[in-house]
Amino acid sequence: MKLSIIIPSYNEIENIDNLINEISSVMTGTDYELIIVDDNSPDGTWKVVETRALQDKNLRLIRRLDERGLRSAIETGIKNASGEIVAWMDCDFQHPPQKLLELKEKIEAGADVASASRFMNVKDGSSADSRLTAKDGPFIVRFHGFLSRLLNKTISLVCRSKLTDWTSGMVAFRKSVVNRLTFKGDHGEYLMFLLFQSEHGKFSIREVPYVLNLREAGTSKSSTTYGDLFSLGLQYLRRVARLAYYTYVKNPFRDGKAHSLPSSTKTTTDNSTKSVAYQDAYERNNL
Ligand SMILES: Nc1nc2c(ncn2[C@@H]2O[C@H](COP(=O)(O)OP(=O)(O)O)[C@@H](O)[C@H]2O)c(=O)[nH]1
Ligand SMILES: [Mg+2]
Repeated sequence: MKLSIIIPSYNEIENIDNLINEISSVMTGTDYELIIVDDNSPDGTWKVVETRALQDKNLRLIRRLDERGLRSAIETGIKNASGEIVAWMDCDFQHPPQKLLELKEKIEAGADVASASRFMNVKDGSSADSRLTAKDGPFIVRFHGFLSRLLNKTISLVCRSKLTDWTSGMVAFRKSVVNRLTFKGDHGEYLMFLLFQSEHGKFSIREVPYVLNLREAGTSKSSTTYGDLFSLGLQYLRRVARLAYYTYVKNPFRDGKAHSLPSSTKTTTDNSTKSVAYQDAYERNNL
């Protein structure tokens, strides 16, 4: 199946060249396209992509002149994707490009959604992310890691879900499935909502563990100060309250009510497939 990789970028001049190199080498021999959606970065990230796209038939630039934002950039990428699978990740090497192949394999094996998780348990009983938090990154990064872990545990409890990571930002969807979901919110919160809809719409979801790396170069657009973390946290909590409302009061997505599935998808998303998917995610511990 063809894979469309979508990378939203804003002021990533120090990362973009290396990222394109790395993805091209990981994807050698695979049917794929790489779509960079850049919001006219003042540092000229888009120029680098434009030049390289002249030589690379798998690389496409979408340069947006009048729109900004991570979530809408991803939506733009999806609308323009030609693959049956769409995946997205950050530009800054926090997400390991090699994981793209694993996400693709999970979907080819029958999953509708393959999500990279920092918090899934791995063989030695720790979770992938605790390896990062144990490292001596700046305190604010470790604190951010701690808050993310707490937030994700809370979401799983509130939603009575076995998923472990709702905000990772690296995920792949069957395109026919993601086209049926609603995008709401920005940064990590849109993904919580997509995964929630997928789970309640009875799409099969598999998680793949990964270790979140420190940003290789450039600066974060979401959280560089404690003030950023605080406002991001409030934003996320509002989204969690909304998910709690859907779970306990009124759920527009239960049993796929809000989605009319094509029959080919229905056969792969019944309950038995779903429980096998979870078993795979939680018991095989395949880091
Ligand atoms: N196109 C586009 N990409 C963005 C925007 N904001 C962030 N990004 C990209 O989204 C990804 C995640 O952003 P990042 O700053 O690393 O957020 P963090 O990981 O939460 O610190 C990176 O690839 C950014 O370049 C935006 O407004 N437009
Ligand atoms: Mg990042």
